[in-house]
Amino acid sequence: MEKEMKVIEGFEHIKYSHVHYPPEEMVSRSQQYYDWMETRRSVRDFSDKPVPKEVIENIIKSASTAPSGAHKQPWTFCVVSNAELKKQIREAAEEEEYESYTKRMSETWLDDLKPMATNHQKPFLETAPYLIIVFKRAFEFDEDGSKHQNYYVNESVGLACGFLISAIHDAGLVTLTHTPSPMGFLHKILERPENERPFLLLPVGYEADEVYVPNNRRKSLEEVAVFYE
Ligand code: IYR
Repeated sequence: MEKEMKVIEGFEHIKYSHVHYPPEEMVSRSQQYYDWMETRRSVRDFSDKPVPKEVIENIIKSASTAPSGAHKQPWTFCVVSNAELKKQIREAAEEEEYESYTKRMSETWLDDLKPMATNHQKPFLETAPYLIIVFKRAFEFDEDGSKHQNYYVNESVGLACGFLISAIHDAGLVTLTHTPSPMGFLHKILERPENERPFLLLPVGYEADEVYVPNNRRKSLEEVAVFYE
């Protein structure tokens, strides 16, 4: 069947309607979704058990459904499963992280990180079957080679990363938002073009056989929300 369409200022618009649920069902679905999301944890110890590539393709397609400034979708997801590249990334990340942990991070920062039990060593960069390195695209090249800025790039790519993390969780896999700093080495190792900047690195896979995560509590609704009624 043909989609219902109308043209607004020369651009096609298609008719849209979303599924609706009775109020009680909405309450129960939203509760179930929250219960499910509440089980997500950042994990630092990975198994090397393989993951079907199709799962990675699907979670990236889900991430790419995120809203973005002027629908420019200013992101590139680089998927690394090649052992040699993972090794190069681990070595470069650990070098930067060593500098950060020993020189660049303040005492307060290091104190704040103590509950996470992190350090400069990042074995997950080699163990996890996949590393997804998300690049933000600051601008695009038009057909004539001139630069065209993207809009709200950090917000857009942050949203896509949120969608990606939810999709990873939903597939029954785990991840970690790793932000080695500075991240320039990822641009170099992955030979990315000049309009791309590294944004976030996410190892993706199964958790190791026995994993412990920090006993963090999440803020309550009252702590994070203000209702104006
Ligand atoms: N990027 C470092 C340090 C680090 C910083 C924050 I803020 C964290 O929440 C966790 C780690 C690292 O990945 O170890």
